[in-house]
Amino acid sequence: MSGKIERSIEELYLEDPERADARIFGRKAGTNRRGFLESAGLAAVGAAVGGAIPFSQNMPAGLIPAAFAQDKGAAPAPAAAPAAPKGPIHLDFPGKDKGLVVIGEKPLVAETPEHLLNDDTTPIDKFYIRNNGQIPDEAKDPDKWVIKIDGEVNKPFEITLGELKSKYKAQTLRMVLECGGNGRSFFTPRASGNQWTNGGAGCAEWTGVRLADVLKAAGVKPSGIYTAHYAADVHLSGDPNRPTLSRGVRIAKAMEPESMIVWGMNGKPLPNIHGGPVRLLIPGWAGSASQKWLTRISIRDKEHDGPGMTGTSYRLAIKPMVPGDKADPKNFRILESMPVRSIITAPANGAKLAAGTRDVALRGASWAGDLSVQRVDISIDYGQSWQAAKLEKPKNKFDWQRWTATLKLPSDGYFEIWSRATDSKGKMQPHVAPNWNPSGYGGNPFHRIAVLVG
Ligand SMILES: Nc1nc2c(c(=O)[nH]1)N[C@H]1C(S)=C(S)[C@@H](COP(=O)(O)O)O[C@H]1N2
Ligand SMILES: [Mo]
Repeated sequence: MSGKIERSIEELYLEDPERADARIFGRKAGTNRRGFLESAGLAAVGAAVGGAIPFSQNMPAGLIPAAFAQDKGAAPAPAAAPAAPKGPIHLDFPGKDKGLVVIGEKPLVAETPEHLLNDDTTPIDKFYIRNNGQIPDEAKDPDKWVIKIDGEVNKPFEITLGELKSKYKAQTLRMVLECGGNGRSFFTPRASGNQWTNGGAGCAEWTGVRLADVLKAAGVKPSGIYTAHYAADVHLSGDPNRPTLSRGVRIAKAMEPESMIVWGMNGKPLPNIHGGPVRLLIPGWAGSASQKWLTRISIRDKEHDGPGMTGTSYRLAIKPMVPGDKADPKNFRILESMPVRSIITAPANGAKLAAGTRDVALRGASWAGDLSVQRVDISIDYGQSWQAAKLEKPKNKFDWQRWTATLKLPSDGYFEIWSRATDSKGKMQPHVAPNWNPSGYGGNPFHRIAVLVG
């Protein structure tokens, strides 16, 4: 490496990882290949992360050290709008943990840092928030809330929440709810939308009735192939005639025994901010299908086309596209099941451990949309070698799977711990967000945390 580094490595990595990388690793003359992490580069990164890097020889070029990516989402701000790196904005909302991070203010969107997802059941105060429109006022008389079932059914009807509770058999299941955009911040170039890291997900105990039982009571006609969900939240513009979000699912998904109309969360009445008094819970699929403040389900004879169903919203590229290119709408399909993901929930990213610490107890969670998780592996040497974690069974289908592992560290220093889950069909989390698409769905790279020993 020649010359001295003109800005802090940290700043350079956040703004322009490629240039930082070239400065640190050098470039082999006449090629595009990285050189070696030379002593000056190593010293600079070591100084910036706060310790020696025992596995530095395996550090991949282009990698923003997890210590720098911390608290900010991995994606650097686009070159056109160089924002000074600022810390996270913490949520200040009644009944919510102040550790949640606001990633959108209008509408209100807040994610849960991975280390706050360490509970087997995500407490309500730590559960992420995603709104597309205005938050409605709390219902005064929840049991009088009316839901209408209509469209391609033999007997359309209206039912109050009170009747729903008394006429149908209730069930409680622990299931993951995950925003379709979870992981969006990991895309390069930056994808548009709320810059979720991994915290647009939580796993709660949901109480309600099977959506299938209610639809069967209405008698879905053979022509009824898709649902359309409607709600009481007003569009951000304030126009009462403009729906905020109205998504739907294939009828087969609606009929699964775990697809529910719910009024209870962790044994409490469903809070207003989570769609109370009553919402849908369509587990495994993009969270947007789980309509909050549910007022109507209409059965359709074609794919639904409400806000959130068209263009590139909640859609993935069928044929891989050039990252950053303009999208061809014909090349997109609806995002249904969410991809496999794992998170390390303890220790927290950036943890400082006492000098001499050699055993680290890790805890995490993993889930895979409609599928289950087959295995979780951990690496402390930038992916050179992997160790299997102990994976627990889900309580019921769509529950997340907790995992634990004990790591042996060879020395003091700066380490990155990586976790990688594999789903029941053998698909693994990739190294970087795959299959770039303009609205950033399906971003499920390894989770990485930084720990400093000594
Ligand atoms: N009525 C309504 N339902 C909605 C939304 C919304 O904006 N309005 N957002 C959806 C999205 S995108 C997600 S990820 C989940 C978030 O649920 P939560 O806020 O309870 O975590 O609700 C879904 N249901
Ligand atoms: Mo979402």
